[in-house]
Amino acid sequence: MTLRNTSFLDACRGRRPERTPVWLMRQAGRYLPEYRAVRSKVSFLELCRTPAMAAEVTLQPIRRYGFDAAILFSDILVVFDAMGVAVDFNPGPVLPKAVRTRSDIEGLRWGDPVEELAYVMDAVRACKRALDDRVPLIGFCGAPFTTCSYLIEGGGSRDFLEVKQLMFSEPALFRGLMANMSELLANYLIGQIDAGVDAVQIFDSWAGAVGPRDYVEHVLPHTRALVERVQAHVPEGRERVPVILFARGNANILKHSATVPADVIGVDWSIELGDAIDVVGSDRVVQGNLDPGVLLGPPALIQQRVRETVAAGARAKAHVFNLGHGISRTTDPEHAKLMVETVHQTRIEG
Ligand code: 1CP
Repeated sequence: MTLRNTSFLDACRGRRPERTPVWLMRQAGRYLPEYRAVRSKVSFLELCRTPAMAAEVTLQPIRRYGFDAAILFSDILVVFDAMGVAVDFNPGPVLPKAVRTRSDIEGLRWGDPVEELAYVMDAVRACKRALDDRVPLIGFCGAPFTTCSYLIEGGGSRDFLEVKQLMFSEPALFRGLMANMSELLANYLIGQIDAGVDAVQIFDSWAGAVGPRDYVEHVLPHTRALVERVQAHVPEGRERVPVILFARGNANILKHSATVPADVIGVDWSIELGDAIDVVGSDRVVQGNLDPGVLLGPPALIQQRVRETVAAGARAKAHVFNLGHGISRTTDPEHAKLMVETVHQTRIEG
């Protein structure tokens, strides 16, 4: 099988394609009327657990916009199915029982994600069939810290006080939990790779909840272990797949997260892309980083900001255009279309 559009994978591997590739975090989702039509009939979890439906919504934004990569429709928290931890979505995640005490943590089950998340592996195969080699498929998971933070807080959080309570008062217990999570997530990504994904992204959406010093001490070692284990895996008969690391929420942690040898460094919108390239080095591949809020503005502003971002990316080894976080639910689908067209039309000088 040969992909017809390799611009995204070329960029991930450090080869600058003729046209800047573009995909969006949350590109399948509630801003699309065709997604809302599917969701009006099934719950979010049913959608994630039904491979044919997950494949259908994965393809919706590919058909509509011609993105250069598809991302598997799922959620970072379905991995709890391999641990016997319940989670509901309404629409944000809520755990009926948070995991906080020593006995909660010692009682966790660390199942085999390939077996227990067979529906995700089936969804990967269904997506690959439906894509028919048009564009590559991105698999994903949450980073150990972001995943553990939902486990400990029992859902989203503003201040992460439960996480910090555990991290600072029981550091060895926290470290053990993070290490087990890192290993489970590595096996989960390796399963997705063997099922057929062409690249993987690790979402550390809440990395900015801790300061740089604690990020280095308590968070980064487990992210690094995850990235390195996944990079050590070479699928049979294929090249090693690129790993994208997206750590969000605090531009001051970028210099630390970039010490992880991920193939691509995701940049959030809290920093100018040019400044981010100064931090990570122009020998790295970057992904990002338009503020999703810009898509709520008028067309002329969107075009201007997209062109600025593509121009800033020219100094990196290669650049994958994306937003600096997920696309907002209230985005006009026509504005996303204008963004994709403008990325593809903007040529880099020289
Ligand atoms: O009602 C609905 O349809 C549910 C809304 C929704 C959707 C569309 C949720 C609940 N998850 C998703 C899909 C999803 N989540 C994808 C699909 C692929 C794509 O990008 O198109 C991906 C990659 C995620 C990843 C995810 N889930 C992250 C990391 C990315 C990020 O936005 O930072 C996080 C933090 C989650 C948790 C989650 N799941 C759902 C929501 C609303 C949230 C965020 C809640 C919170 O802020 O705590």
